[in-house]
Amino acid sequence: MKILTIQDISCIGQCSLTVALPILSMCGWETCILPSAVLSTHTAFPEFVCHDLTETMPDFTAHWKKENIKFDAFYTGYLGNEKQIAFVRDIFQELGTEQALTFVDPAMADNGKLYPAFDLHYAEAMKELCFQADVILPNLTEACLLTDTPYQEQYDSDFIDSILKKLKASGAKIIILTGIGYTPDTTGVMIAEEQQAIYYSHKKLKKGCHGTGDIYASVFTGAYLHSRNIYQAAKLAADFTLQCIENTVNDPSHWYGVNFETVLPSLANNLK
Ligand code: PXL
Repeated sequence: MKILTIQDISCIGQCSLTVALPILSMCGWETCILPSAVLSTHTAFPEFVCHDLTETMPDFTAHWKKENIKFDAFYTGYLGNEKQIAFVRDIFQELGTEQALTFVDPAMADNGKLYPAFDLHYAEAMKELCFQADVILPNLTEACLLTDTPYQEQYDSDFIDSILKKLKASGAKIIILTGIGYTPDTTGVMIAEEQQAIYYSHKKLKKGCHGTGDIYASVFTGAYLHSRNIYQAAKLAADFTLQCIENTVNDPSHWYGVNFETVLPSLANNLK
């Protein structure tokens, strides 16, 4: 199984490719990468330097086409701009094996706000990519943007059901909606497919950590490709993400990411 993951390299920050690559490798998959940009740090730092790779990406894929390289799965995260989103849609068409699966983490917003580099045009373009993917993994802010729904900090299960309905009506297939909690001490994921939706919840730690969406999506992708069972993969990813946060909360200086590295061996064990 050869996976191509397309997202940025944040040199410091424990997110995107520096998380996806070790996790997918730990899951046992040959992991190929197409960096969308190289940043000094992720964009939650007060300043960052970003070298965009929009013009480089087609040169790399042209070479792969010459070599007749095909991928069994694609997993996309943080992308640089609308042009890259359109290019990723071409990559799905042209570089996949016949049965290739596509996993899209819209990675553009959190806590009711778009990340600094993005605007509503980007969110609009992301809809096209999400509604053609086999699996999408939005958080609630991203799901609101994908459905033109005003973000609500407080919500109930009717609100979440209405979002899932809108996503499905737009063409979403498997939806893993992350960070959904109905009580102050719990959080969880809604796992929705065709007519049914299942909710998996677990305890919520006081501190939210940056980069957990990338950890979640990487583990889900790696695990789903093993079991082909969405619920199992969603639960494994949730439990692993929680373990990573537990491994980080006692280190207040570590605000920019989660210490997932020392938890990786337990991921390999749980996959067995
Ligand atoms: O974790 C998502 C992410 C990925 N890459 C970059 C980011 C962020 C979130 O802020 O800034 C560059």
